[in-house]
Formats: sequence, structure tokens, C-alpha cells
Amino acid sequence: MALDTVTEVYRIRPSNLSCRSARELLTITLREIPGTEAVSVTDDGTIVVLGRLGTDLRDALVRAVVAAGFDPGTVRIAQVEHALDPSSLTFEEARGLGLVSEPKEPVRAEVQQVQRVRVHVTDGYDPDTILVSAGIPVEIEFSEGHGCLGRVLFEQFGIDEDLESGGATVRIPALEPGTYPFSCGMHMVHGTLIAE
Ligand SMILES: [Cu+2]
Repeated sequence: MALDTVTEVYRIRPSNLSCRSARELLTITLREIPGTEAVSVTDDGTIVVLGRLGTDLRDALVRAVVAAGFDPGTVRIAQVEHALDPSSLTFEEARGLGLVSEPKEPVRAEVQQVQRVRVHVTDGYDPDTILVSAGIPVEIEFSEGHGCLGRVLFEQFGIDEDLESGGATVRIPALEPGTYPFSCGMHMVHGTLIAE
């Protein structure tokens, strides 16, 4: 909802606003009224209703307030205002009506370690044995490879990368200590990743 689709602001102050459940029931009823865009209750108990462009909700609002059990003699609905001027809404009202977003907590970026290594692909893998530390993710940058070496497989991780067009970076999650073989697409050329 944007302010340019809403022109009318109504403020309702029924008498016994201390009765929270009656006030909540009333806001539910008010939301059902055709032409109502949004309803909220401010901290001081004022019910704020935003009405759609060109609608006059005053009679419907009075009927709903009376039907909710409030004494009509104590009901006061503020004069229609023009909300196209956003200054007619307080910040609290605008926030309650969903017209401004809640301030968000800043988030600090996580510092993540990664181990990077380059493998040159010629008629084999250079290096063909890669030593990494266990517990830290690994990125292996393979250079372009063709023919037999046009694909590289790390079958334990379900990795099958195409190296034919510019190579590829293989990303492997943090490993348990162990030996992890890799090979070309035909299992003819082999390499070994060792996590220590
Ligand atoms: Cu091959």
C-alpha cells in the first residue's frame, strides 16, 4: 500500500478505550468495511483508519463503533484529513498502518575462511595431489581443459564440472580428515585431495 492510493485519515476515540478486547474486536470490524485500506491502534488508544481515495467512511465507521457496543454519544470521529500530505500522520501511526518499515538491526558479516588452490589442466592435473586443512571449505580453481580432461569429477561430492569453456571453480565444503579422489570424466586421469 502506498500513500498515493489513500486520501482519507480518520481518528476514532471511543470512550472506554481501556477495554482492550472491545477495541480489538472493533478494529477487526473496521477492516471489513469496504473502502478501508488499513486500521491500526496507537499507544494512546486512538484507532486510525485509512480510507481509499474518494470514499467517505464516516457513516460506516459510526455504525461499526455503535455496533461494537460503544456509546454513540461518546464516539468522536475526527474530521477527514488528507493523507496525501504524509505529515497528517504521526510516525507511530504510519508505522502501525504499514506505510513505513520497521527499523532493522544491523547485521555483521561473518568472517569465513576458505582454502584456495589452482590446478593447471594440461595432459593431467598439476598439481595432482592437493593438501588442505580439514574443517575449512576448499575452492579449487581448475584451468580450461579439453577432450579427455574436459570434465572433472569429485564423485563423493556429486561434483561434475565442465572445464571446456574457461575452466571452473570447484567448491567443496569443510572436510573430515581423509583422502578424496578426483578424476576426468572417463576416470582415466586422477588426482587426490588430502584433508589433514
Ligand atoms: Cu578422461
